[in-house]
Amino acid sequence: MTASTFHQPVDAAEVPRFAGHSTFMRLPAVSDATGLDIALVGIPWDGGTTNRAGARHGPREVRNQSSLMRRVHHVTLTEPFSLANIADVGDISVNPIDLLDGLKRIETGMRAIVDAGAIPLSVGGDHLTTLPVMRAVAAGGPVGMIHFDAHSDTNDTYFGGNRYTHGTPFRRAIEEGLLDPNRTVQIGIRGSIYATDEHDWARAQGIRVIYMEECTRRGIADVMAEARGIAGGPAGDGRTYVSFDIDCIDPSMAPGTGTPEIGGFTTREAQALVRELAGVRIVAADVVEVAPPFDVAGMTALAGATILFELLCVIAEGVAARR
Ligand SMILES: [Mn+2]
Repeated sequence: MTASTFHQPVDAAEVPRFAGHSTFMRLPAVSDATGLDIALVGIPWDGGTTNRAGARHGPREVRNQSSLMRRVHHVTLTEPFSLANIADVGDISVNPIDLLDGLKRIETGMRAIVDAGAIPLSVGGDHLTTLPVMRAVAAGGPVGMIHFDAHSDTNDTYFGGNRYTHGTPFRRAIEEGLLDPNRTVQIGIRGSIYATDEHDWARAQGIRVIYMEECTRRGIADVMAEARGIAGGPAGDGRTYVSFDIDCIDPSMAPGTGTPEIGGFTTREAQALVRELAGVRIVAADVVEVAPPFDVAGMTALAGATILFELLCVIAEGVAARR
């Protein structure tokens, strides 16, 4: 497959944005990831949500808002659809009433994408969906992670010993050997915590936890330079998972999410964060926790769709550089 045969989005100058099939970036919907460099995939599942449910509706609404994206990044001039073959492979077939079966289905669906040789760029769903994605992606060895979030998501159990919630995915991922804590950095962490030692376990494993206040003090470029160094590891090119929880953005700009925390990034800062991922060896990425039932005028889904486009540009540049 060559650049001239890569899938292309519907041109909004030809067909208006509100018309036609609703797919990620207005790309063709395909049945599987064969021949793709990057697979856009929905994971409409929020079975791990502890408070405000609704992220199961995220993929459909992010698809809708992604119709506002165009072909070229206005700063980097990246043309993702010329650099890589990208399409919408649809949604993972999930089970909304059985948590463990839901996790299994997500892992199976993601494994098919990974086995086809495509980089999965997924849209959740709550943050527990990242765990089964990592189970598929980390089959070849543990990944590092650059994680944007208000929360560390490394708690142990909820509600009488339940180990699988959207507050626990990264503790499970480390226990299962999927995630290398020494190559993991969490950015934008804030909000009240359950106990004074809530983040001690993560730090003891080796995770670098960067609170929002430190981001504000140091600035985005400095923080992201550190993040790239951590995720890259000793060789500098470590396989890295990028996880973007929409609640890292302030709820004044992204209210449609399960666990909002004030004092967060602006959407403009969030774009700058993702642009600073250039050069990172990204093997999978996600945008999670967009919950349309709590959204206002689609603004959170639009933020999610725009971050998805920013991620797509960075990942496509990486695909082209390694081709
Ligand atoms: Mn999270």
